[in-house]
Amino acid sequence: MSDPETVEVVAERVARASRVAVLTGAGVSAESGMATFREPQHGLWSKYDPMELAHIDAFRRDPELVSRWYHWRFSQAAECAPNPGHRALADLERVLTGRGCDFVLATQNIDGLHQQAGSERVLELHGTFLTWRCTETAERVPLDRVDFSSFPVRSASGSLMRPDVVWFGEQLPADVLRRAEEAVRSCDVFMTVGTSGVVWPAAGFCELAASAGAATVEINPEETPVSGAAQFAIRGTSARVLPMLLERIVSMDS
Ligand code: BJW
Repeated sequence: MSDPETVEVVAERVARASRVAVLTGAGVSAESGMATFREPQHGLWSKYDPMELAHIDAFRRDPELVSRWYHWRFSQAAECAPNPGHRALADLERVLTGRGCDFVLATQNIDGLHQQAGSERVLELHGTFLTWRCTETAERVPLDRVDFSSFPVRSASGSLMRPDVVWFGEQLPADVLRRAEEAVRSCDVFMTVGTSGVVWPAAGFCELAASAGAATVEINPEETPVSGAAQFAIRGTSARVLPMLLERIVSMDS
């Protein structure tokens, strides 16, 4: 099937669904200017491997380096805005929930761009860098109240602060993961968008949805390890494909 034909078939499935679940990854924010994890990095941080920095052991070993990296990343995010892919997912949520369909968006992204685009039913699997957390008291502090005048970042009482994200070697927030897995297991259509599908437990969602009988869709310019579990593949960028899909769904009666 060509991409336009696949978009048409997927749009029909989504328009008829009672429950839709979407998983997103760094690729969705790529066209907003956010660096992905497994594609080459640029500038100051090109000599570091994001997969090594995003580990609890890296923070334990060198909290200054890791805190500076997150500071750089949210400074980068402050200059980014949601792209047409984020906006199409927010519109899709409005359209589908307006038709009585249950819609859940589980994201591995920590940049808040889905919420900025207007998505409301967002499950942040890997947390957010828009709040930081005290390593002693677990108190959460919004970014604009965190003191970045020196690194590593410390609270007013001198305790080490960290971004409120989930690193390798840490558990995902249990309630968020439970709700995401429930949505994936019970949906009629599952879409995996802009993720390399190598990081668990999210890497297992497509297979989980397929084995529960959902139609599974991958939107990614590249093949990934989860492509085999995807019944439909649309090989394009999310900022191009998602608006096309939305446009077809909107034009169909529920
Ligand atoms: C486009 C595009 C465009 C480009 N449009 N697409 C089972 C088996 C093996 C290992 C494990 C396992 N269970 C757990 C593990 C260990 C580990 C893991 O998964 N390891 C693997 C790497 C092997 N998982 C964990 O430790 C997790 N914890 C856990 O499971 O606890 C229980 C447990 C622990 C240990 C053992 C057993 C159980 C925690 C994982 C936390 C991941 N955290 C990070 C950092 C978060 C903070 C931050 O963002 O800085 O999350 S790592 C990083 O990877 C980040 C991302 O969210 C995540 C996924 O990356 P993503 O989004 O897929 O990005 P990329 O760059 O990889 O891919 C981009 C894609 O976009 C590409 O495919 C492009 O083609 C595409 N693209 N442009 C659409 N315009």
